Amino acid sequence: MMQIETLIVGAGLAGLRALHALREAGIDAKVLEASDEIGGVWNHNRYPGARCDVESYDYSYSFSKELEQEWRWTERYPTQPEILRYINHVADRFDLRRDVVLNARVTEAFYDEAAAHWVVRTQDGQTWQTRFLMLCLGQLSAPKLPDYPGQSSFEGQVVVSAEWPKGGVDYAGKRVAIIGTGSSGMQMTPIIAPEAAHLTVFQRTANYSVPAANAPLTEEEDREVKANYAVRRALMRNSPTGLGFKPEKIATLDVPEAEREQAFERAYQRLGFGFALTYPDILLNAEANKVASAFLHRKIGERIKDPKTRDKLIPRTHHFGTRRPSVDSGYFEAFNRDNVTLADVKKFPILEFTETGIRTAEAYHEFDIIIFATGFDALTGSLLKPAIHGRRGTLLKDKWAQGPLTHLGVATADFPNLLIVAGPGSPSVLSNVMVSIEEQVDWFVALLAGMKSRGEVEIEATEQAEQDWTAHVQERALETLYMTADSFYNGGEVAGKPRVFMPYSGGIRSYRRLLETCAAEGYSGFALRKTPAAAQDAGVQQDA
Ligand code: N01
Repeated sequence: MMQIETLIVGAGLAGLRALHALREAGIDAKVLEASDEIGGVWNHNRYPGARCDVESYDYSYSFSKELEQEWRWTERYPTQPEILRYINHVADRFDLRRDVVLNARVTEAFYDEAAAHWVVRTQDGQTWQTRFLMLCLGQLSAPKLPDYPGQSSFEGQVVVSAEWPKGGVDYAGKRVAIIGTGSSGMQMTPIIAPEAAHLTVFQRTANYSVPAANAPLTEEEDREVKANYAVRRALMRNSPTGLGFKPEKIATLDVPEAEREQAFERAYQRLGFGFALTYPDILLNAEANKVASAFLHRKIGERIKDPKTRDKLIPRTHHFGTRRPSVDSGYFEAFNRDNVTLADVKKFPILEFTETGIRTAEAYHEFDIIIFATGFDALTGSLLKPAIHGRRGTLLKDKWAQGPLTHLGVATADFPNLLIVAGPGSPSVLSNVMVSIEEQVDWFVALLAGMKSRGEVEIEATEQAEQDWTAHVQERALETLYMTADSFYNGGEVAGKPRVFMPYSGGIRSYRRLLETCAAEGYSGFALRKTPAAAQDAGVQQDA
């Protein structure tokens, strides 16, 4: 059995950041990574057009001024290969690989209550013993696939966007289907369309999208950002979503119409995802949202020539932003091509897959390649894949059967020393996740360093604290429009998944303050122990 002070699971952006920070604090750590390569989702999502919709400079680590200065991003929004190169550069630059174990998929973990440590097993038979188990498993990393009649009978090539083959997919001259119109489907559509013989996009819910305004980064821009990086980082940390900008402090409907249109236009042309922050109440007030949505309906409509296709592509079934909008480069225009068809599967559902294609209630389509861009079992999917057993053998999956329960999104009662990064109960998918990761990791490192110096061996969220926090997460969500739509934020789009709002919608800045207050209060809502609770319980029984 191998032993280590802290075991991190997942060598993506979060796991590698945690490894580096723990090492700097003198805490031994190793990372177990299921894949044969580091990079997490940026290793797996190699589909054509995969790109981050947060700006390069902001979707990067802030812990090293040297790293900030030496890395040269080439485009405003970084592509998947560039992000993966960056991650590999960081791993080499800080000598991280020697503590990363590849091809090590964690399947089970058991908490040994008497000894206050975790025993962790991997698929290939390794056993690890660790005091702290830190889960850096990603929020959107467990792919979710449909299960249509005859799905496995299709004899052509089947590809999943989030498990894209490293060697690529040869779709040139082929009849291609894309199922799903979230960010992944929307990003790959305009890249695949010009090369495929024919592309059919299967849409269940029309999705909002704002154009990416992507461009190469000039030397001048690079110099300017690097000269003022500290200011930029401070703005990000203090903005609601970690994107570096704040809404104007005025309600949408209090702004004269002409002025509002100009503000929307400016945001639309430049801010991408940040369009939602043009005014502070767009995600809070249905009437304000209606105005922003109407602007986008118009803009999307202008990009599509055929009236029938236009009508299907304009999202009218949910408030803008209540489901994750996309930032695209030519998605809607792709439907102006003769070789691209939109199949509306809300109106004409998919009935079955056959050996050669897909039958819907409207038509039969033959394909060479079917691509599933059907999203993820968000936030909890990756955390519940391994069988994690806490105190008294409690299984995390059972404990969270009605939805995730956490204190501050970082820990859950009955699972001492289990630390969760960017998971449910934290800003996570509602933020620039880089900022979220760095804030949480640094908080964890200070916690573990403090515990070490005080001789504490166990930290556990209290049940009261996690009940209060989970209720607070729901209350904050109910102040917004988020619960008016089924989405991967609330699990409503997955049959059988409890419909509860999972990320914390109170913003990255207030979340950071809550973490800081918790630490300043001696980790309020947590029990910190010098002797494991189980040993204390045994002692009490003996005394009695
Ligand atoms: O997944 P999604 P995604 N039949 O869940 C449809 C991040 N990301 O991989 O809306 C037919 O958004 C589903 O339909 P519906 C980013 O946070 C970031 O695209 O449920 N269709 C929907 O259209 C993003 O938001 C980047 O009705 C089915 C689609 O599949 C998140 O990952 C790039 C179906 C799933 O959309 C997820 O994006 C890519 C079925 N049975 C991803 N089941 C960046 O730029 C599902 N769908 C950083």
